[in-house]
Amino acid sequence: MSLILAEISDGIGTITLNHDIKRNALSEQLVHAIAATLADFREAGARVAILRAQPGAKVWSAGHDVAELPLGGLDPLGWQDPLRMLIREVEAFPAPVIALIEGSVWGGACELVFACDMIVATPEATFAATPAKLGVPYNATGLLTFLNAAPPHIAKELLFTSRPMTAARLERQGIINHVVPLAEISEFTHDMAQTIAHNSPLAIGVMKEQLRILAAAHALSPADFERIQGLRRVVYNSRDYAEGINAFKEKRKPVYLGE
Ligand code: KGA
Repeated sequence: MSLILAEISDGIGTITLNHDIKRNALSEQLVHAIAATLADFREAGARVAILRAQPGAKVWSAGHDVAELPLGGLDPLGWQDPLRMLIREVEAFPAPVIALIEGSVWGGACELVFACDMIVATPEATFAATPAKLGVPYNATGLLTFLNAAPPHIAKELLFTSRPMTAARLERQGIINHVVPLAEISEFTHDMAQTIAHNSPLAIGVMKEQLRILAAAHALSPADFERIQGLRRVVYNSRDYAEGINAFKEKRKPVYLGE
């Protein structure tokens, strides 16, 4: 069974996550499949891409594949991590990527959705940012995705509580573009994609890249970057990080001691 389904017509590429048995967790394999399809879309001159789950999905994506989060003192979200690669692919894709969301979105998948250029969701969709629930030291560019998508207090509530927020709340905050009933969401998103596909792809591609560069333009000294990495290293070397990952695998609640 394919982990994703892909089709392109009239310049609109659609990727459908198709691994419900693992709740579309963003495993290395799934991420590579998405990246390869985005490369195909790019080659075919797609003017817009839609990223969605199967109609009827209860879970849009369960986020990072927790089984692939390393223990043993390795950075869980280093440069080569599949989630990090996927976010870069979406940001670098030369045409807009629209996230079409039905179901719940968790952890790294929440960042993935926020990294998309536009978000359309059903009223029942929910979004949870879970590093604090798992004890994961999120990385700097990942936190920037949250800060560029959400007002700081909402980003902090998402990240510090790990509780799911509704699409309605995120729409009120300007984080989601449109909340659309389930019966209409595919057509609505397709209409939006068609409008984009009829506009100038060169102008759009260059604006997307400029917006990405401008949004990421934060001067950071080498010392500050090394301080961030040092702070994160304390977390992924901690007893609590191993506890979070092990508790997930053992299907129990973690007990955190702050050490
Ligand atoms: N990674 C790996 N496997 C996962 C997974 C994940 N993120 N989420 C679900 N699975 C597996 C799960 O172990 C089970 O496998 C199968 O998918 C169905 O899940 O059948 P198996 O081999 O036991 P489950 O839990 O039975 O399905 P459900 O009852 O429908 O519940 C769905 C949800 C999404 C609510 C539940 O699976 C869940 O809570 N998943 C974890 C969500 C989460 O916390 N994700 C954050 C991952 O971390 C992350 O992205 C980062 C980097 N972070 O937060 O910092």
